[in-house]
Parts: sequence; C-alpha cells; structure tokens
Amino acid sequence: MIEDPGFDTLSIHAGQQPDPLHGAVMPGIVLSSTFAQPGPGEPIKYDYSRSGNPTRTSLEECLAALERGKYGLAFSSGCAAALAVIHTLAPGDHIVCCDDVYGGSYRLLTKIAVPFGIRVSFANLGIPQQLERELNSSTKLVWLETPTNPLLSLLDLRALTTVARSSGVRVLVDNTFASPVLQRPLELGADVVLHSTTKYLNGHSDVVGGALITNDSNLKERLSFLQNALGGVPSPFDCFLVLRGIKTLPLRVRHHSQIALDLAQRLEGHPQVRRVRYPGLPSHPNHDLQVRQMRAGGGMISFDVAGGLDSSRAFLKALRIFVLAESLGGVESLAELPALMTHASIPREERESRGITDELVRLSVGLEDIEDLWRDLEQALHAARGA
Ligand code: P1T
Repeated sequence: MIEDPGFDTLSIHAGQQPDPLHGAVMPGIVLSSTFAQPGPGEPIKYDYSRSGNPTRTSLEECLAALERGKYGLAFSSGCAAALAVIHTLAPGDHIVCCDDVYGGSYRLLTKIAVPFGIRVSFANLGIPQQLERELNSSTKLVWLETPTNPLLSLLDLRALTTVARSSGVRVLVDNTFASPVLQRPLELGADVVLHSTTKYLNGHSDVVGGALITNDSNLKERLSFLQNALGGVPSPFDCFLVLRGIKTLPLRVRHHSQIALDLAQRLEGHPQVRRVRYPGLPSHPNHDLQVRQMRAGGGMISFDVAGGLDSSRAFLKALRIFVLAESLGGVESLAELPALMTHASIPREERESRGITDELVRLSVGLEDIEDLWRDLEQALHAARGA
C-alpha cells in the first residue's frame, strides 16, 4: 500500500492483501474454529476462533483504518459491542447518555447496566454545556449517538468531547447512522466508536454485526479480553460479507445522501407531511453543525404523517418499494414506525416527551431510482389521507 492512502482506497484494500500461497486477489474465508500448534501452548498466531481469526483480523484492521483508529474489534452485533463497553465499567460507575438513542441501546443501559449497579442518566446534550451539569465524580462514560435514532438530531462532538475530556471522562460515539464516510468521531476527540455493522458498513441487509474502534491501548486490551471472555464474536463468513460490503461503502453512502436530500426536499413541500427531519435540509435545527461535522446529510429521514396513528399505519401499509421493516443502511429502501417497532422498548410517556410520536415515520433511503421512490411515497401519502 502507498503511504497515507485516501478513504476510498482504504475501503477496498485495508486489512486485505493477496493470499501469499496462491496469489488469490480476494483473501479466502478462514472457517476453521481451531488452529494447529507446533507445540503445546505455542500457537503460530491463532489458537481458537473465538479468541482470534484471520478473516476477523482483516475486518478489524479495515474498520480501524476507516475510522482513523489504531485498533478495531468486531462483534456478533452492535448490541454485543455495546455490552462489551458496559462491562468495562463497575458497579457504582455512572454513564451519561444522550436522550435520543436506538431503543436497543436504551434497553441495554436501563435493563442490563442499571441492574448491574451502574447509574445511567439520559440528558438532552444538544446544548454541550448541559454535559457539565450531568457529570459527577463517578461518571466514567458519556454515550453519544449522532445523528440520533430516530429523530436525526445532531450532537456537537468536538464541544462535547472537550467537556468530557476536561473531567477525564471517556466518550463513546455510536457512528452507525453517519458511517465513517460522513463523520469520524475519533478525529473529533471521541475515545471509542461503536458501529452496528448490520447497517451501512455491510450495506446489504444480510449480516448482523457490530464493531468498536479506539486509539486507546488500555481500553483495547480490556475490550479484547471482553470480546473473547463474553464470546459475542462474528463468524468468519459474516466478517467476509462486511469486508465485501465496505468496498462500496463510500459510493453507497454518498449516493444514499444525494437521494435522501432530494426526497427530504420534496417531502417538506407535501401537504400530508409535517416536520421533516433531515440534517441536510437548511430547515433542520442542526444544519450548520451538519455542514461542519458531516460530509453530507446521510440516508435517513424522519417525518410525521399528518393524521395520527391511523394515517401513519395506512401510509406504511400502502408502500410498494419501501419495505416495512426495522433496520437501515441497506441498498433497499426501508420504512418503519419507531413507536411500535425499533423504539417500542422505551416507555410511551418517555418516548412521546422526546418527540417519538405515533405518527413519526423513519425512512432508510436505498439506492433505487429516485423517481420510483418518490412515486411510492406520493401514492402512500395519498392512501394515508383517506385513513
Ligand atoms: O442490531 P444490532 O446490530 O445489534 O445494532 C444495534 C444498534 C446500535 N446502534 C444503532 C444506532 C442502531 O441503529 C442499532 C440497531 N438499530 C436498528 C435495528 C434500527 O432499526 O434502528
């Protein structure tokens, strides 16, 4: 590899060299669960595939390169990666989390971390000074997601990591929605980046996976131990699929962003639509931050369908190209209702106070023809009007 390659080059080559035995340009998938040792306790490099595997190493090196980190660790899901981070803490420690996060992260924090003796507070960190008020002497971790799921608010990573750093508190950034194409939190002061590789990184909706990336060697040692000890590791085949998906990540994410911006503009002018949330729209409250912090607005749009639950239900059922399904970041367009699907684990009162109403619809804009996507949205909005 040449010195200091660009992002697109890294997406295709990082962690992958032609196979030295046969010259195969695509490195093989090493499926073996165990590895022959020349003497007892003398592995050549790998001993057992939960502890380490060559295909996983390729993926981990590639992920680290894309996030501009030194170390990457791959997990069996985004939740498994999050669980490993929670296990770096001890009973009595305190986590401050932004108040709009993926429902599964909320569930892990409230139903797993809290019973384990960790205190968790949720705060609106849209104003970075608020973080100063939330920190106390037991705070060990700040958990951020930006853009947030599902409301697509942005958090100022540079400002928030500066506040946390001055108190010696680590910052985790869930970079799933932006992907490293649009935003690299380690460069903005974060200590660890989390991904659900299920989403944009794999990009084809056929893998569930997760990852952590860091520059901190102590944290990496602890997380590697937990990766092996907790056992939430991905299969070599899934590692291969994510590596393959990453080769087109930059192309996909740039195109997702272009289509999403166009659709968001059209939705904003539609009489059946209220409050379009898309960070690339000048009307978005954090649009200035998007321009500073992200290379484009991304592929996710949220909006309210006028008319309440009956209308949002009718809209989702009428869609013909957008598939009604959880998840995001694949080449195919998806739509969902966070209140009843991805964020159903958040109590209704809390959900509604954050703006996750029964009429809030979330779109993951795929890579189909834009005019087909628009025709689909228009006809479904028309169906919603009669509901
Ligand atoms: O599903 P899993 O790979 O375990 O990843 C969890 C996760 C973590 N972080 C964010 C920001 C996420 O969006 C997710 C998973 N989200 C969905 C399945 C969803 O539809 O929002």
